Amino acid sequence: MRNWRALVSAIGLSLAGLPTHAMADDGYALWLRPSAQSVRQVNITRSGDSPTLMLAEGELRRSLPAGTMPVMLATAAAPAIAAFRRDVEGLGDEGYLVRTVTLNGRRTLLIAGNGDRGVLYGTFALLRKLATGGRMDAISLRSAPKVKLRVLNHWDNLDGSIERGYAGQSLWDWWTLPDFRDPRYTDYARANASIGINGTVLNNVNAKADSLTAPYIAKAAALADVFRPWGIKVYLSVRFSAPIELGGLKTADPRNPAVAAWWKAKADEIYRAIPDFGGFLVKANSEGQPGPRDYGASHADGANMLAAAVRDHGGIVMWRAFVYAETDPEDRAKQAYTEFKPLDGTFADNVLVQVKNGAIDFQPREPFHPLFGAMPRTPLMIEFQITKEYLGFATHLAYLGPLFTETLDAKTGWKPGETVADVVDGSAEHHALTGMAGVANIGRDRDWSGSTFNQANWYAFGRLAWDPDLSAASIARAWAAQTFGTDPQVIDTVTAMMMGSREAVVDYTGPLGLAHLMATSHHYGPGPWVSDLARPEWNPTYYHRADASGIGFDRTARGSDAVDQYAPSVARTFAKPETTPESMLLWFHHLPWDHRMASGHTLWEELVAHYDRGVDYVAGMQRLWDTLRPKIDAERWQKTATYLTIQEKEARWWRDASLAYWMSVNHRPLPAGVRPPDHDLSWYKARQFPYAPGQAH
Ligand code: GCW
Repeated sequence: MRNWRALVSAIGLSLAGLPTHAMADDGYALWLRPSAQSVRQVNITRSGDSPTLMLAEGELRRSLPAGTMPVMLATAAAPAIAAFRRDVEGLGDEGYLVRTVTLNGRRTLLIAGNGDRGVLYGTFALLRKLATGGRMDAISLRSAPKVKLRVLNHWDNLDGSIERGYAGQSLWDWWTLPDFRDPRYTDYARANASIGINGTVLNNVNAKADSLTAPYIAKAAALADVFRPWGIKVYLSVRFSAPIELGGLKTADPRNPAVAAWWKAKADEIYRAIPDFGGFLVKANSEGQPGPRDYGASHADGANMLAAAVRDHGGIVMWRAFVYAETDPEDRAKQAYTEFKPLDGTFADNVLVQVKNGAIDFQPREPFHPLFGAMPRTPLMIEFQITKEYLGFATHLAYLGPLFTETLDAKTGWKPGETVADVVDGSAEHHALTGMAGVANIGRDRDWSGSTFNQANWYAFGRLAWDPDLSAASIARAWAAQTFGTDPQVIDTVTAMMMGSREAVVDYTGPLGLAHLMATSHHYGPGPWVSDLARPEWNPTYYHRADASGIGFDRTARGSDAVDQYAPSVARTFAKPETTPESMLLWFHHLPWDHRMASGHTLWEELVAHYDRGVDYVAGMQRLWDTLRPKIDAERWQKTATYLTIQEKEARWWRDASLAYWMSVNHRPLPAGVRPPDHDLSWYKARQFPYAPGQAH
């Protein structure tokens, strides 16, 4: 024992003696830095003792400089702030007010909300303001979330793997839950609360019935206990056939009273363990998952039956519109609309239909989903993918803020000026129930998201779910300042790198509206040549339709007529190549390789130029990152620099493989001066990656 103590104290002493610049930064702290280990001398008063208010106080004590003016944390009912009650009105139960006021004759910083969650969000807003260069005496913040349910979707499996996860194993250690509550669960909740996320779906939408058994409900309940004071509710993905698998019933037909009764009893059981359980997320009749269509019942029948089970407890159902049927020959981009549009107005009032941002599947660029604006009597939740299944996994630097805002800012055309954001935040139709879901990019990697820059996508999702009208650039700047400090050169450079990075991925993987060109199953790297998979819409050739004469999917009236699913004004724009934005040209049109582009180049020349532009952008990011070497801690700098090298190599691979393939189809030479692919097509086709991460199983 004496030796052991001696060893510990020796290590402690030597660590304490290290100069601070030698300390590595592994990114664990995310954007929440720096925070002192010891509490500071700040005069803080609270209007109550709720765990949430105490957490808010703890955040301030660790972060505010000593000697800061007194701080008052108060909910609106507190007598001490009666004079300011009017200012808090209209902020709902999560909004906040942060302002310097005079209380009992003293200048005081008031952090107030109608509920204690508002106070916690106000605390984080204050810390964000200070970390991005704001001054304490000039603080005046007032904000309420525009979207009610701001939810992460974890595609985490019960065996610890994550479908489409690139940041290690699942955070949830189902095996040691519910007994062991890893402190990391608290850190996860804190990070989410700091950006306004208030819900988390724990398990994969490709769900196992087991997550609804008593032992797993107890495990989910333990997580819910950890998350609760941070304002985060727990939800579960459910397998629609669970009444058969767990209940021994012969059917899961939603119209069968025994099925409805099974779900009601199951919901009651969950609510006994988790009184504030959020509700269910469902993937039904999609990619092999069971659902109501198996019995000839509709998606609304299925959703409403589950909604009835959670209704008395205040729960909701998020029912996904990501459906395409194995047997349906219709353009895949049309199938969700065809299936769901006729159901508008038939869903129970505690159901949201959860719609991916685009009609195919989280491609680097997709036009907005035609369901937005087309189902005015149904609350539509938008689903983004934060994890980068199609944008380079964890290694590529691709800031998704511009992807998210491009969709949110798109005009639906159904009402004057109406945007997708207006539909999502409920302002278009005055829906009270609103939501935004993000497929999480979080795993057990030390830096949570697989890279420092991937953290920005988690951050951007949270900030936009709170306020879909924020700009991607302002979010990038705030994230850069919180993550790397307020040096203007760092913020400017990092923001510049980020803002064009997603477009670069579009350029080197599939420019001008091309999509779904990736390799099979693991989706790592290029596979535009793939044409032999069982279902037509699994093949890249189905999407690009390239042949000797042209390229692109004709979705006009002459083709699949998917354009007709948009509002007339939008449909008119997409119906003609001349009026379709070039960034989406080949999504809607099949055009000859010699088609003249706005630049005067042919389509082929333009396509090649985009591939090169994408690769060049990555080289540009490398140069910019080099300039920051003296200003960023060595560990985060080096990992990012190495990942940029990987990205550069893979961007060239995508470009070269794609060009080799297009040339094999169109038999055209490369424009003069363009570098030929490093290898011939057969070399690219022969690449195999059986152990690529994130695969479904
Ligand atoms: O993007 C595709 C993924 C699947 C995923 C599916 C979905 C969870 O390749 O892995 O399954 O979408 O969104 O349901």
